Amino acid sequence: MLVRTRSASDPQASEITPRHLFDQRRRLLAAAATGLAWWPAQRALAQRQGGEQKLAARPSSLSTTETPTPYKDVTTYNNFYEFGFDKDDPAKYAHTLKVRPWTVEVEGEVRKPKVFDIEELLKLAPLEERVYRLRCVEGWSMVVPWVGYSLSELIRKVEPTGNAKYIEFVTLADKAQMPGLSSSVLAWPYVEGLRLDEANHPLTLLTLGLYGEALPKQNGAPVRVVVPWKYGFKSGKSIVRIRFVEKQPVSSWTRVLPHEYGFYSNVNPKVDHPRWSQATERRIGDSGFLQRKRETLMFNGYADQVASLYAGMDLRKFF
Ligand SMILES: Nc1nc2c(c(=O)[nH]1)N[C@H]1C(S)=C(S)[C@@H](COP(=O)(O)O)O[C@H]1N2
Ligand SMILES: [Mo]
Repeated sequence: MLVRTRSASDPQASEITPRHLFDQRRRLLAAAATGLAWWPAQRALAQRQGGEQKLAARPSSLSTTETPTPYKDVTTYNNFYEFGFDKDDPAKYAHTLKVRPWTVEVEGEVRKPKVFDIEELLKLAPLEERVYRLRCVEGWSMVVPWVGYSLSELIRKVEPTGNAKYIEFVTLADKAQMPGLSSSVLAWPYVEGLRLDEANHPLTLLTLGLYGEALPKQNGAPVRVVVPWKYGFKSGKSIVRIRFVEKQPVSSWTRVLPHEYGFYSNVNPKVDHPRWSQATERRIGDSGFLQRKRETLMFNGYADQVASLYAGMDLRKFF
């Protein structure tokens, strides 16, 4: 992946911020942490910028209590290579994506293959708000209030056969809508995969929205997956096909750089990427003294829930 690092000579924001501003900011952050200060402001912002379909979602006990990253950052600092490589490219160019009509074809090793219309997916199960950490392999992270339901709800409906060991997720690949496809940096369509038990884990989210509204195009409208204990690239966007298969799928990143991006790609501070460390991360939206790097947590902080999926596996080998 294309990674830009800040030069060692750049001053940290904390070194150049006057003390009183620093303290004031700390009080604001403390207020925000209660969940009262940020929420109405973020909703107002979401309504102004999106004006999209509102999605009513019930809160979930699977949510983190960490303060969500501002809506503006979540929707302008993106990776969606189909629309360019720079972080602000998707917000600029994804408007050409047509999200209606939209169908998702579910096929392969299932007893009940089915083409789901997006409107049907919106009603398949009660929508929940899942506030999750998202940690990109590039070394930054966010906290996003996603809207969706466990992917297992969909999996149940199509009845996987005994041969279904893995699931493959395929993103739309249409040159007319996606200018990035003219670059050969990745194998298109963008493909990602999970083991069936990972896909069935309650944390794995079939995601239809964020901040209480339908997904903005730059975030993978109209439907994507979010797998919070894995690096961000495992969370494929704008999905048109879900295939149940017997053999481990080859994802797009593994296809182009197999020694750098493995199938599992679990967040693991102890296993570095061949070209850079994975021990720390920068939280988007942090400023002042908080801009200092945070320690990356095993399985992105979801170890209690997911470590058992990998019991007995050598996580250096199965990176
Ligand atoms: N189809 C597709 N899905 C994708 C990507 C992409 O380039 N194309 N980028 C991935 C990466 S690297 C990350 S970090 C997340 C970013 O999701 P966000 O922009 O909603 O934060 O999307 C993932 N899903
Ligand atoms: Mo990423």
